Amino acid sequence: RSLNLNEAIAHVSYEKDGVRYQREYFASYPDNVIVIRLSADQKGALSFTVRPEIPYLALKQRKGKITATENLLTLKGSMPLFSCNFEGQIKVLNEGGSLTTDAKNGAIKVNKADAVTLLITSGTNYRLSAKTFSNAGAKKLNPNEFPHDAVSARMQAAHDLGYAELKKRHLSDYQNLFGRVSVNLNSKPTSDPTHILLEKYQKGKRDNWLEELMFQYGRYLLISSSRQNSLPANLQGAWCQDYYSPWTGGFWHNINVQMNYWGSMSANLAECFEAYIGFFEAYLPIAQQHATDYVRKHNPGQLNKGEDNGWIIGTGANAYYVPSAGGHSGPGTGGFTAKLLVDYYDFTQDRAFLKEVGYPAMLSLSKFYSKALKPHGDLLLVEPSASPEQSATAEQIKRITGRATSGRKAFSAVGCTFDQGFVWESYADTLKMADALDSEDPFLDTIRKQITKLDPILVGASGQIKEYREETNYSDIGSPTHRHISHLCPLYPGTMINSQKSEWMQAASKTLDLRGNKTTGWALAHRMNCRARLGEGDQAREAYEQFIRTRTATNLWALHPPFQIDGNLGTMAGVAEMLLQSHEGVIKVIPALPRVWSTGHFDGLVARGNFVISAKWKDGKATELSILSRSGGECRIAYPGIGKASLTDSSGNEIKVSGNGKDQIHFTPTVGETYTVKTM
Ligand code: FUC
Repeated sequence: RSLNLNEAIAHVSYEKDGVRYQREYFASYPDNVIVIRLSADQKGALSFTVRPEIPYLALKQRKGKITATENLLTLKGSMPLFSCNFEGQIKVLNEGGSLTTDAKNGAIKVNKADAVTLLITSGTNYRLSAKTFSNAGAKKLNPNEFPHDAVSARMQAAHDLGYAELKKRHLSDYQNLFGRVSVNLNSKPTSDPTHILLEKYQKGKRDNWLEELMFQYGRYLLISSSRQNSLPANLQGAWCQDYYSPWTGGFWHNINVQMNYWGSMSANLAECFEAYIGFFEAYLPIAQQHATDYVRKHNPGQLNKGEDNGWIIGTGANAYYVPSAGGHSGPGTGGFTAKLLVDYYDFTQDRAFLKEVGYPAMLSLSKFYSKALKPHGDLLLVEPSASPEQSATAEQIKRITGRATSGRKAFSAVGCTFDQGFVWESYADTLKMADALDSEDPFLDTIRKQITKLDPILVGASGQIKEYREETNYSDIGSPTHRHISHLCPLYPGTMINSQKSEWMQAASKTLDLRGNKTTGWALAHRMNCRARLGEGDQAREAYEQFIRTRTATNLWALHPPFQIDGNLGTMAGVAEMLLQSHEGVIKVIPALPRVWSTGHFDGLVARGNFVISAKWKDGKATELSILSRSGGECRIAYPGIGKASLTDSSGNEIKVSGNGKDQIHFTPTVGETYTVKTM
């Protein structure tokens, strides 16, 4: 069995009784069809029965029926909870031999064919729309709507195209995305199957090849589970075989779904994030309702009739339901989510998106935050506030608050770093976007006044970034090795803790040391990205190594456990973050290079401003960079000594640059032109 990442095609091949059999599988996004091709090296060697099953029919009140007519199998039925009607069709196309239709058993028998193509497509009456989130129970979907016509039309179209054309269209769609980036860590590729590769790595034979492969596997997984006009990637990506999918097949918003998209822009797959944008637009009306309810409950004095109260999303969302913030995760979950919208604009420079979606979303979220803050002395603090999933012991709660409780409980805080940090990030991002659009919205003045009163980052007595204002020493509240490091969100994916603030950078590093790496898949990915932002390449790679060693299955899926794709996608983002950063207004190449990746090159990673960057490095030093501008605007690159290097365009003409003559160059590239910096 194999999977070719360059093609997104899986293969099975085996030999039986002297015949070599081949199977090929791909899922085509443009034609919305799964194609399976079976062949053999001898004529007439393929005889088998296609008899599908609708899973879990016996278990719950799921209704369904399979019919077989000529070469078509149809699986049709309905799932009870939300009246979800489904239909799947399988077409059996034989070359040579014959087919027998077994209507009674819902099966098609293939007799002595030379080759067979199976086309599979399916649909439901599910609609990604505001109605689905706002209505209750069976009203979410229209029970009288059936996907039959759409599924049949799709099947007909796939049939008309035929196997070869479908494959061509799949390859062209997939490779257009996948082929944009390559990373080479001077590795030695082997033909070891993944389970052996992993086993060797786990036994101490660490190698760059697997570290490189996992990065591209992450890109493959994102392309394969998140495309425009479909639901975003949930924690199982797009793959689930269970009746009760792990974590309800949900979109968990206190880190997980955001992590799924952290690498989408830098790894040159911004289109994959569009699935989330569609999701956001669909849930926005109910998220606005939640914001009003939240303010009514927690800060009723701020509720003025007819005023926009913004929007908020809490943790456990799924395809039918979006929660409000609160409980074990504070309203920082909204800003955490919005950071992706900000990044999407920063990376793509899509001004239509900025105007129609990004800026309105940020302005509105800021309005919500302005009503979630309460005055405490000179400060404005989120109250109630919670650092995601962290819980305090009764003894800790007693010591800090004087209240007697029992067992572990989520700590109900005032202005914890997670919440204050994301209010700050959202305010700062809103102001930046307003600038980009020359917006004069009157609410901007409120943001300008409030942003100075947030005080999100505090350094504690242990030299740590405090998770809670109420804490003095590290871990006064909560578990010292907790998987969430929500108080480091201002470092990643936020930007408040940055290289201009060395005291905070040191405290963040200290916090990561104290928290340790004994944790789950996605949590290691967050640690890896934080280390990358700190410029700690060796420690970033150590977190990556720990992830591969302890939280990776033999098919290279990430384990929480269970399988959670966030770990795959978060470490993919981590590799990109180690090789290229652009969150401080300048592009930094190999900013967190670990010693064992001292020689290598990458092509096609993306920096904010929509610059496509390639780099080569040797013995830890960059030797050549290339820059392609996709949207125009000034490009600023920082690298030690770059001020003395020469910049040329693709015809070899030297280009004049400004900067500081030392470690920064600034220039304004022509869109579509590739520039090279050499002799560094
Ligand atoms: C968050 C995490 C859990 C898990 C879940 C899906 O609540 O704290 O560890 O990843 O999401």
